[in-house]
Amino acid sequence: MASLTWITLLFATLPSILCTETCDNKFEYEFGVLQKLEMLEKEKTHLATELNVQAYTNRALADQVSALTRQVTEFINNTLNGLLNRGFQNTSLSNGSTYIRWGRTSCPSSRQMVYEGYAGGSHYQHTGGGANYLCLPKDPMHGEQASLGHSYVYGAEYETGSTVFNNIYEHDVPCAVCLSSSTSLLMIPARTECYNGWTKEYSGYLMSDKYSHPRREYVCMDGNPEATGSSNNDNGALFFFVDAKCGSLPCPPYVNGSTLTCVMCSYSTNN
Ligand SMILES: [Ca+2]
Repeated sequence: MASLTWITLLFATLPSILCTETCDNKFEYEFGVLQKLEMLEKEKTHLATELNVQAYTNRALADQVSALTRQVTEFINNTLNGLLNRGFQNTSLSNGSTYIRWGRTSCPSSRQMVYEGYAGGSHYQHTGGGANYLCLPKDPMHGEQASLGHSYVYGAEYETGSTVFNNIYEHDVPCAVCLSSSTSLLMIPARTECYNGWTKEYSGYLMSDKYSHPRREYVCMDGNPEATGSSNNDNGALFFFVDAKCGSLPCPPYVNGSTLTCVMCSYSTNN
C-alpha cells in the first residue's frame, strides 16, 4: 500500500515537475527532468526496501509454518503411539495374566518375562509392614525421600536347612514376573500337577515364613530354585518350607509333618 501511495503521488505531480508545455526555458525543463529522475531513484530504493522486508517476512512465516508442521507431526505420532500402546496393553491384559515365579531368574520358555527381580519383604521379626513377599525389580526408580512413617523391605533368604534345597541355604532369592497368554491362573497347594484342562507353569514347594514369626503369605517356590547374591545370613525376609498338620486337615490323604508342594497352573479358553 505504501508503494501505491508513492506512485500515485509521483504521477499526480509529474505535470508540474516536467512542465514540458509550460516551462519558460531549457534550464527549467532540464531541472524538471532531474527532479523526476531523483524521485524515480527514491521510489526504486523504497520499493527495494519493501521487497526486502517482504522477503524477510516470508522467510519468518515459512519458519513458523515449518515449526508448526513439526509440532503437529510430533503430536500426531505421539497420540498414535499412545493409542497403539494402550491397545496392545489392553489386548494383552484381556488375553493374559501375570504371575511370579519365585526362586527363578527366568520364565518358562513359552512365557514372556515382564521383569526379573529380587525377592523381598518385611523383616521376619517385625510385626508391622507388609505381609506379602515382593518381587523387587532390578532397575528401581527412586522418588522423593519421605521423613515419617516407615516400614521396611528386606531382601529374602532361603531358610531351607540341610535336606531339600540344602545347596542354596541362606542364599538370596531371585524371582521372575511372567506373562501368560492364559486368562486364569491358579496356585494349587499340595500338588505338583494341574487338573485336567489346565497348563502347568511350574511346580515346587509351598513356602512362607516360620510359624513363630509374624504372618506371611504362602507362595509357590520353584522346584529347581536358583540362588543370587550372597550366602550371608542377613535374615531379612525369610522363606521356610510348610508342613502339613493333621487334625482339621484330614490324614489321609495328608501326612502329618510332610513338606507341602505346589503348582502354578494356567487356563485358557483357547486350550
Ligand atoms: Ca538366614
